[in-house]
Amino acid sequence: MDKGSTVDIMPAEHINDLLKTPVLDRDVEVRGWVYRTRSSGKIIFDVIRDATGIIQVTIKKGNLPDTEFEDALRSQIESSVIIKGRMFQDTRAPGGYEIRASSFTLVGTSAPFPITEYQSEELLLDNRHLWIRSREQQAVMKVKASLIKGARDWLDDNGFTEVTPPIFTQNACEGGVTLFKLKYFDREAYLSQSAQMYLEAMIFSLEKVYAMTPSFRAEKSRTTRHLTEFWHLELEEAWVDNKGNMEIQENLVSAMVQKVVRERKDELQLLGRNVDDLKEIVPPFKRVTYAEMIDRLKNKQFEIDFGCDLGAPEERAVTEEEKLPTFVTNFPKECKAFYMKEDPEDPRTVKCADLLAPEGYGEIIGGSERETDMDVLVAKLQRQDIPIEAYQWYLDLRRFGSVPHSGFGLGVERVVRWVCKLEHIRDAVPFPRTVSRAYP
Ligand code: NSS
Repeated sequence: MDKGSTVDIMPAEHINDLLKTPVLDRDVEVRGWVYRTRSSGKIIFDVIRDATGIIQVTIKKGNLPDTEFEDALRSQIESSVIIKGRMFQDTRAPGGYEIRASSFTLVGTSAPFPITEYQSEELLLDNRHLWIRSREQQAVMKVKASLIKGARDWLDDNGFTEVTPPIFTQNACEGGVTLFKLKYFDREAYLSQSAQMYLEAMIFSLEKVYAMTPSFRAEKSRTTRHLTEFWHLELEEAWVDNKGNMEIQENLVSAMVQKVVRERKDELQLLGRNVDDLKEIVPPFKRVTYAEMIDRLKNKQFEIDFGCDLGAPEERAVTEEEKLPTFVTNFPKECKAFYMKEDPEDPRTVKCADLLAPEGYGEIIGGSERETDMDVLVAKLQRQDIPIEAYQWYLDLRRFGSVPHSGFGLGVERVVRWVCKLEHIRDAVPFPRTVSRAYP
């Protein structure tokens, strides 16, 4: 901040409020950052940005003290400023109004901003701490906040208790390959891949639980849908089978999307997402078995047989034309984790469902009914060479009053990517962590 400048900490008006309900009969005050600036000597046209929007400000020599006009002349893009003045209608200005300044306070000068209009993806990632000021990033963060709020509201209204599972763990929930190992004093521990096993323990106390935590996966593959650190919304419920589990998922996802439709129309429009398409995201979602999906893929000339997992290209092919999310149920047990319950009606498969977002976006949720048969569980752990000792506590859940139960994990950034129509998942998180990046 400039030495000697004082900041008026009285609440200023927010730009979007002024544009929605213009105040024309008195001076207004906005504060924010210089988004664009150009001058013709005696008159300066600034566009000012705050957390809510942008507005044009005209600063004319003679309408304010000369020192303030000089400050306005030297203030570069991203300088922080406070402006007072009258609002006038101006059809050429963004939002249809401009402020004619009678006061300009330069709060913090800005060095030349490293981000200009056309920038490489690498430069934007190196300057992520500055790029998050962009209007697109701002919109994505707001949509994400509304999605999370929509989820919490629905979960709270439907009797789920939010719980706080640990992040340090000594179990691999989703296989050893993607574990981040770390030294935990004189032992080894991992960063959590999923809170699932802990949520399973908590249902024996609370029956219906959920958690929002970061999950970590040492994903070496560079794809447009994998992060090494992502936000995971996980839910577990006692006395629920795979069918009931899917009903919870479709109601939850719909509640999240409809919250965004209600609260974030402007942001969706800025991101180029058609709001009407999102209004359609209401239950029931489609349900297709894995075996049916394999047939569909064969018809689309994919070389795939029963037993192969579905990857991004397969998921894209089967969801490209869809408007609604699709559950794919009954995967072969070799493709899926040890804790999924075998389907007695088709023992080659497990009672699970992946939820695939439409328009080619693919998997956003993985869920299943959990195996309750102790012997089956132990045999599966052994078959997958998982050391049983670290899982004794988990097996206790089957020893002490086991009940049928199901749950799932929703990748928050996967949902954001779909809802915001983003090319790459890294834009669904302010500071993305990927195989090639943990800075800034
Ligand atoms: O591996 S999952 O499919 N399933 C689980 O972790 C279960 N243990 C969850 C549970 O039942 N409680 O991951 C769940 C979801 C998946 O559908 C994706 O949407 C997301 O988590 N996911 C990811 N998002 C971003 N980046 C990466 N690497 C990633 N891995 C999973």
